[in-house]
Amino acid sequence: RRGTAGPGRPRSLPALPLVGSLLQLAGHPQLHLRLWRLQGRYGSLYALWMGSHYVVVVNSYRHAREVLLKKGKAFAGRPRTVTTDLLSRGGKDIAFASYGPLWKFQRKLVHAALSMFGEGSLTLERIICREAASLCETLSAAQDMALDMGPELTRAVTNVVCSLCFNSSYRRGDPEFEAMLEYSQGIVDTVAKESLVDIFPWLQIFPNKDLALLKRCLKVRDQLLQQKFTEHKEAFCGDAVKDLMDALLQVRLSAESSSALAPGLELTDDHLLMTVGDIFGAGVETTTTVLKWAVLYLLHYPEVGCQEKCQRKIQEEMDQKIGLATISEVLRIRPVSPLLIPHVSLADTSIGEYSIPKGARVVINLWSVHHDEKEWDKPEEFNPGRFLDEQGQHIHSPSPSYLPFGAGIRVCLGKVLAKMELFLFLAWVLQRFTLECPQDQPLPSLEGKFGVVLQVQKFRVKARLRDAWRVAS
Ligand code: HEM
Ligand code: PLO
Repeated sequence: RRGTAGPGRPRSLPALPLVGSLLQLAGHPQLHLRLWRLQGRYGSLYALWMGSHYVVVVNSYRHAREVLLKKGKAFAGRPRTVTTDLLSRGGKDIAFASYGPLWKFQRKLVHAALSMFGEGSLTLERIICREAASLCETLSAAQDMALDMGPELTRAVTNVVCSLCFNSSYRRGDPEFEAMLEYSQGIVDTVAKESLVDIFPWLQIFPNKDLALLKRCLKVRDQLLQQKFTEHKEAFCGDAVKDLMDALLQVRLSAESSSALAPGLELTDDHLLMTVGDIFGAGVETTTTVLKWAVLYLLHYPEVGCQEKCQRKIQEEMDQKIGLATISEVLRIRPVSPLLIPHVSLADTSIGEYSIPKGARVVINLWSVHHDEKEWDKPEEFNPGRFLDEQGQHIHSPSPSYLPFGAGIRVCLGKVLAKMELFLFLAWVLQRFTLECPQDQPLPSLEGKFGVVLQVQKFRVKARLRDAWRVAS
C-alpha cells in the first residue's frame, strides 16, 4: 500500500490489513447508496481498499467527465475478477475486456454490424414494432388481470436482440426461453459487483454457493451460445449475412485473408462467442430493466403517462416529447448501471488535484451523479418536465450531471438501439393501454435491488385497453 496514502492522494477510508475497508461496506447490500452516503464524511472523491485492491470512488460529474472523457484512454482498463473472468472466459468479450487492440477491434466490429441493421432505419424499427405488436396482443388477452409484466417485457426485448444476433425469436412458453430467463437471473444475481470472491480470489478454494450457481448458469448459457454458433458456422456461406453472428464469422474470414489484425492477435471462437454473449446479455437485461422501471413509475405518477381523459396529451407523447422526457427521467432516477463497470487506470495519472497510481480501480457512482442536490431540484422526485424546455417543446438535459450510458471510449455500445427500443415499446403500450395498480394492492416499492444491474422488485399491473383506442380500432 506504499504510495497510496499521503498529500497527493484522495482521502481514504480506514483500512485494515487483508480485509481493507470491508468493515465499512459489509452489511450494506445497496453498495451505490452506501458509497453515495460516505461522501458526507470523505468528500465526493475518496479511496478505499477492497482486500488488496486500491479503489477510487468518484461521485461528482466533473470528476466523472474527467475520467470518462478528458482522460478516457488513461482510464480505459477493466479489472480482472473471478466472476467476470468466468463470464467472459478471461476477458474475451467487450465489456469486461481490458483496453487493447483486440477489444478495439471487437467494438468496431459490433458497431459496424449494428449499423448494418440500420440503426434508426426501417429494419431495426420493423423488428421492434413486430415485437411491440406481439407484446400488446398478449396484454390484450390478459386484460384486467393482475399481470407480472416482467416475463412479457423480457420476451419482447429478447426477441429483438435474438433477431439481431441469431436471426431467430422465441414463442411464449418456449422451453429454451424459460431456460434463458432462469440462467440469466442467476448470472445477474451472482455477478454482483465486488462480490466476495472478487475481493478475495483465494475464497474460490472453499465451497461457495454463489460461485457454484454462477458456474451452473454459465454452463447452460454456454451450451445455448455454442449451439447457435455451430448452426451458424454450418449454414454460413460467406456472402449472405443475416445477423451479428454471421457478420462476425465473415469478418474473421476476411481478417484472416487481409491480416486486418496485427501478427500474434487472433479472433478465436471464444472471442466471437463471448462478444455475442455480451450483446445478448446486455441487450436483454438493461432494456428490460428500464422498461420495468418506466412502468413502475407510471403507476406511481399516472398523470405523466396514461390518463384516459388526456387523450391529446398521450398522442403528443407518442409524437415524442413527453415520452422521451419520461424515458430520460427514468434513466436518471434509477440508473441501470449505478456504478458503471469499474474502470482501471492504465498509467499514473490524476483526477482533479489528486494523483492516481497506475492500476487503481475507479468506480463512477452514477447514483451520486444523478442525485446531486446541487444539480437536480428534489432529485428523488420523478419529474420528466425537467428534460423539457420552458415551452415544453424540446428535450434538453438541464444539467451536465447526467451520464446514463457512460461516456467516452467505453460508452455503451447499445445506446442507439436501447433508446429506440425504449421509445417504441412504451409508445405502443401507452397508446393502447392504461396501466394501473391492481385494486386493493399497495403501490409497489420504488427501491431498487443492487447488482450488476439495478433491479426492480416483482410487481403486478392491470393493463386496461383505452376507450379511445377501442373506438378507433
Ligand atoms: C456498457 C448503460 C443497453 C451493450 C454500458 C455502460 C453503461 C451502459 C453505463 C458502462 C460504461 C462504462 O463502463 O463506462 C446502458 C443502458 C442501457 C444499455 C442504460 C439501456 C437503457 C445496452 C444494449 C446493449 C449494450 C441494448 C447491446 C446492444 C453494452 C456493451 C458495453 C456497455 C457491449 C460495454 C462497453 C465497453 O466496455 O467497451 N452500458 N446500456 N448496452 N453496454 Fe450498455
Ligand atoms: C447480464 C446477464 C447475462 O446472462 C450476461 C451479461 C452480459 C453482459 C452484461 C450483462 C450480463 C449485465 C449488464 C452489463 C452487460 C455488459 C454491459 C452492461 C454489465 C451480466 C452494463 C449495464 O454495463
